[in-house]
Amino acid sequence: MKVIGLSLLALSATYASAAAQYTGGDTSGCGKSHWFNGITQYRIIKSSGVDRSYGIHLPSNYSKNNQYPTILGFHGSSSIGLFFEADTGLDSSKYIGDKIMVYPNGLGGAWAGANYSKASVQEDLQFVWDMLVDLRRNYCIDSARIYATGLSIGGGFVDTIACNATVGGEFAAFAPASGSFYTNNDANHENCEPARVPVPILEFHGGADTDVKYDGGEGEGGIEPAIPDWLSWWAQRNQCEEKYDQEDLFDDDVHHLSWTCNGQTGVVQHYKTDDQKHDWASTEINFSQIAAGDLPTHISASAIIQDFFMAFTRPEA
Ligand SMILES: *[C@@H]1O[C@H](CO)[C@@H](O)[C@H](O)[C@H]1NC(C)=O
Ligand SMILES: *[C@@H]1O[C@H](CO)[C@@H](O)[C@H](O)[C@H]1NC(C)=O
Ligand SMILES: *[C@@H]1O[C@H](CO)[C@@H](O)[C@H](O)[C@H]1NC(C)=O
Ligand SMILES: CC(=O)N[C@H]1CO[C@H](CO)[C@@H](O)[C@@H]1O
Repeated sequence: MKVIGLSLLALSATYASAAAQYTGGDTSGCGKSHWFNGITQYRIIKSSGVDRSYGIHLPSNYSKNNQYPTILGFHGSSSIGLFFEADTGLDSSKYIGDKIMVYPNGLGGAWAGANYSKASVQEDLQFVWDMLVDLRRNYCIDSARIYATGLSIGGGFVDTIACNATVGGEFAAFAPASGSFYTNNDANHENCEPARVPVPILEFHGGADTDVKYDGGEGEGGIEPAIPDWLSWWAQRNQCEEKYDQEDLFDDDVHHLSWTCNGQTGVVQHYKTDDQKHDWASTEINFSQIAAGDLPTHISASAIIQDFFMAFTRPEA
């Protein structure tokens, strides 16, 4: 999938004033009315001196004084937020009726962390920070229930956010899918400094993924960790019990792993689907599966992510 229509999107976007200083649990966006709720709209903000854009989807019955859980969804490489929106169906009211979906657009169709990325890690983290400021000033956001999910390099960047105490500290939970974890591999995983213990995180990965291999190694944009290693690092950071629960489902095609950390169950979770390729796990065919030459699978990442996110609220700082 190639980057299309970004200039078109920009034409119809709202130009927001440059995000300034961070505003914490700001609720000044509550009480403001918005038009065309239920339809994704685009905003542009200045971040690190350049224009950055994101799509926002408010529930069709958006109530201006209701504080909504908010999910940021990061697209894969050579893509834009619109494709992530289509692939995941996360706008649908069947996946948490009362929530705001946000679809940021990466520079050059990608996110920081790969050797081909246009933005540095510092710049993309700053963009997330500036976006949170813009969101809170304009929409009624529940600051204790902000979440991040993403596909492929977008999943990798979700992990990069989780590993930054300042920016990641604003989120309640993370859910990367088919993630390319360039900033959290054998060589650099010790630099991951999450905001708190534990940080809830759920990952999906296909055993037949030939782009971001389950066993790690050289990827398109750098060195990727083996997924079991990456999981064990998160289990250690979160002070989880060494022994995890494993369920083998759907004739042993799907393996669900779950760790108990600091007395909380399911803080670190993983779904490995043996015959899944590099895409978004879905029981209905989506574009990412078509692009990967794959078929619908047994599980719906969107449905599982909704349940996972709703189980966690960000503790007070
Ligand atoms: C909006 O609709 C959803 C169902 O999609 C419902 O759960 C929710 O209560 C409604 N919210 C408001 C503010 O009416
Ligand atoms: C977290 O990200 C911010 C924004 O890019 C940066 O200023 C800060 O140095 C980062 N913190 C760490 C520990 O890397
Ligand atoms: C990026 O990293 C991969 C994996 O190590 C390597 O094969 C590729 O040549 C690198 N590309 C660039 C532009 O450095
Ligand atoms: C383009 C497309 O058909 N996307 C579908 C992918 O699967 C999700 C469910 O997981 C649907 O909601 C999307 O419509």
